[in-house]
Amino acid sequence: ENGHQLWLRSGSGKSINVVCNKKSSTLNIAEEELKSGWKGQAGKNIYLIIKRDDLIKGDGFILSDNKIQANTDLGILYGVYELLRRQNVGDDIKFDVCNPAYEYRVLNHWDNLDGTIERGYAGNSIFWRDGEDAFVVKEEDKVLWQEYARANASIGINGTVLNNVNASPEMLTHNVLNRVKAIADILRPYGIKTYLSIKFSSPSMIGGLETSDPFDSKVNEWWNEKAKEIYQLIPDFGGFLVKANSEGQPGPQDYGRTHADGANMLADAVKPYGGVIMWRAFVYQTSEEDRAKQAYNEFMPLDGQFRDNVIIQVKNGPIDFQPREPFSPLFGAMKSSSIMPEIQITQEYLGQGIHLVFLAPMWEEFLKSDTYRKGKGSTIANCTDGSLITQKYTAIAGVSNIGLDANWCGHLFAQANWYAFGRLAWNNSLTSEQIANEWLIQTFKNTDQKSAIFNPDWELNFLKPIKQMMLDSREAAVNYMMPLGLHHIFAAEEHYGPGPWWAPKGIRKDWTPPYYHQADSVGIGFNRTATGSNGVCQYSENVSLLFSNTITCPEMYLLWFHHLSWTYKMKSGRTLWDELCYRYDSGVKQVRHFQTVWDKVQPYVDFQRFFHVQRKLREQSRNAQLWKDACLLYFQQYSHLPIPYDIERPVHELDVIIKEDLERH
Ligand code: BDP
Repeated sequence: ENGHQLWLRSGSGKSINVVCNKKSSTLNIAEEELKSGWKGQAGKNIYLIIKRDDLIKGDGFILSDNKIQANTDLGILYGVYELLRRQNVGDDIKFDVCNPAYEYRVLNHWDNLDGTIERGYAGNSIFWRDGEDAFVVKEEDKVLWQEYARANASIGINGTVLNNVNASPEMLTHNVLNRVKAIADILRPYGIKTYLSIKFSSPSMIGGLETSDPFDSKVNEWWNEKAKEIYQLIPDFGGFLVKANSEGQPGPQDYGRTHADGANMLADAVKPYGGVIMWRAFVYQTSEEDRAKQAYNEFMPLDGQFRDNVIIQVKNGPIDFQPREPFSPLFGAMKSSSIMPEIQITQEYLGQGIHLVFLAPMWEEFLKSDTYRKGKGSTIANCTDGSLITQKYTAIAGVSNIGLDANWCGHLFAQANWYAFGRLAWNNSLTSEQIANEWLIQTFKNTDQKSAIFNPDWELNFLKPIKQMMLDSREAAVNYMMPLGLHHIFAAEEHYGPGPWWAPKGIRKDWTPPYYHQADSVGIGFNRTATGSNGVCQYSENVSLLFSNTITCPEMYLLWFHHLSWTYKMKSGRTLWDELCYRYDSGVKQVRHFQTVWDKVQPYVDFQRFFHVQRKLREQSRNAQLWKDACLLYFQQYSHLPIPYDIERPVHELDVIIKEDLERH
């Protein structure tokens, strides 16, 4: 049992009659899935009906006891997966209109052409490899791509960007595009469109032009021709994802043009074919300006200047996928552009391939955050899914955590994050609890002899405690890494272990932890109020007021917005220093508790998956302890206060941790 089957394990052998009023490769898949996965009454007739209905939006569907109706073939396939999911999970199958929250539900792979993956923790790329056979499409490639497509379709994902945002210009060369076509052909019946990340300077790098200036007519022509070439190969190609003028990537500003100028040029090239440009707002430069403010400063003035097939892709937080950030102030603010959230499924900053961290609670917190841009209730979900602010396109992207590892995601429980992304992209009001419940039942129930049939107490003894562990896991990680609004205090560039001290000479300040935690003899935290960087002013008035005031600022964001004295009184009555100590300590305790919870469920899990998770949890515990010790001993040099005597003492030496860290980097 290597976890390769993900959440798709049903199969009952019960017969069913499927009646469908149309034929297509997508509908064939729908029929096959229904026949092999059906768990309802044997011999039942199920009707798959393509018929327009105004209640149905996009690839949505209407479900009922014996019928799935949709406007599109893909809608039928989604309906089938929903029906099977409900059968597996034990939910009611009654009349229900199910429409997607976002029209574009896209995975972003940060896969490089040589097969490595930036911030990937599950092996090499499933799309690319190095070597002489790099572009040979093998049978095993196709099998894997098909499994990948099926898994995505089962949770409603309908787009995939096949390569890293730090894109190689080679991506647009002939051999590569042929392979993209081969991938697209496999993904198509499952309703998944392919997209590519492009390098903005491709015209000069591979096209032989002297410039890549968007105002140069030859450059325009080059992109138009490139688009034509791609669409000849892949008529339903989705479009381009672009990281420009960000972290050293080229962009329109290299030629004195704006992000809008650059995006619009590309938008015009793909427009005739119905393509879109996903243009990232993840930009910041070495400057005196607070990094958290830069994306807003750059993009807000451009609102209204983008072509209608440009979608601005904005990371959930204003900095960078931290364990916890407040939402990016661009959400709800740019009202004349299509805005899409970008969240990170791969756990770059949340324990990578080692820590068990279920991310749905983080995304739920984000989607439910209230921007107040159109009064109370202007949640990120409402502001981005078209319900509150009209957008030409609605979309959401997740940075993928998938690789060649047998279980796809490195950590078995990281599969739940892939699953959660798809489910939330389809329905952005689902709760983390629902998602964990679905995932656990489909992944662990009825999988072998130890299954629920033999263990009537499965729900009580497995489902309940493991679900609770999942739901608590993100807060635990925040506690042992960066509680109370601390952020970006990782060791060097690896973004895994602690490194609040890390600040080698010559490196840009905004890449070093001391820039973010600002610890000194007085206190700790980044002052983003009016007396500091004034980052708060980028939010709506209500939110700005809320965050500015230490009394109303949620404690989870306290040190994100405020620099406070070590003896500042917290709501708990403790001093800030003591509270910090307790948070770190409770994070460690939580992970220790997860170990016990997992050990107890051994009778309910096959031994391979059991030992896999057990080992990971041990390593997570060791790392959590290291985080606590490193951060408390480091910050104590500034606070000069004792670690409260009722919590466990550190077991590591700070100088040793630092020495080992410096040796590694
Ligand atoms: C950061 C990653 C870096 C990415 C960048 C991005 O560390 O590898 O290239 O985000 O999103 O989080 O462009």
